[in-house]
Amino acid sequence: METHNTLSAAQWEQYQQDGFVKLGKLLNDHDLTTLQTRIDDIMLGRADVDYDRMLMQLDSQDGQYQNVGEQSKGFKEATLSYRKIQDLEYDPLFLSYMQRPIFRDICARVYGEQTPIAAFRAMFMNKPAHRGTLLPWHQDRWTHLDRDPQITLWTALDPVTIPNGCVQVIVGSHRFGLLNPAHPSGFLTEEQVEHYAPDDKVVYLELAPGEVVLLHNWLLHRSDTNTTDVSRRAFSVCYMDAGTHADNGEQYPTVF
Ligand SMILES: O=C(O)CCC(=O)C(=O)O
Repeated sequence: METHNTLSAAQWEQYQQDGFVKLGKLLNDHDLTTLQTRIDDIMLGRADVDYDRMLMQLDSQDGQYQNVGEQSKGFKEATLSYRKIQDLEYDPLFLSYMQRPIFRDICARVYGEQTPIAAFRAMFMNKPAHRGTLLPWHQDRWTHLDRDPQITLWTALDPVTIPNGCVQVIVGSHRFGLLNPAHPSGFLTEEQVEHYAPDDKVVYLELAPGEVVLLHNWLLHRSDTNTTDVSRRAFSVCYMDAGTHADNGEQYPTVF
């Protein structure tokens, strides 16, 4: 059962200062199991969902970002080795979770009480056991949108640890502004990585299953491969102003 529907003043302040804040365990064991089972069923091709609407990408074989599977709509094969599945707002279980009052409260603080909210992406991000793909340092920012989505709510569906590929961040880096605005997805250059993300500044976001972290989209982050027997499943939702336009004509469903 969700224990609270709003951020405390201290949590909000910490988010503004650091660019992220852990919100604690928002999924109880029953709801966690429901989402875990659902995503596995989707991967194995046995869920009652419209697969043609879902972007599904297989993981790389070798952990290299340039070798991830094609990012395209539709089912690829029955395997738990998907890296990414988007468009989960079309699944009623994931949508219902995304619509929880605490997420509405956060969106209202960020975008304003009256602003309708859409999901830029409602995404499963997976690091399958003994696999996973290294995702380099970046800010979540996309040049094909006419304004920048500001927040992501990232929910652990497994124990998320350093060895299974937790998200790594540079505390306070959202305040650096946009570092590489020309890159279509906010990736840093090698020189920028050396300067802005030295190893001694890295903070690891280890989380218990069902725990949630609120992330500012400009917070520098990356994630590594998974060297363990335990998968690292996560559900990541980027909420944005529903008035946002994409220059490729993509439409984004309203969440609130
Ligand atoms: O879940 C992760 O490993 C991070 C995902 C991420 O940074 C992204 O998709 O932009």
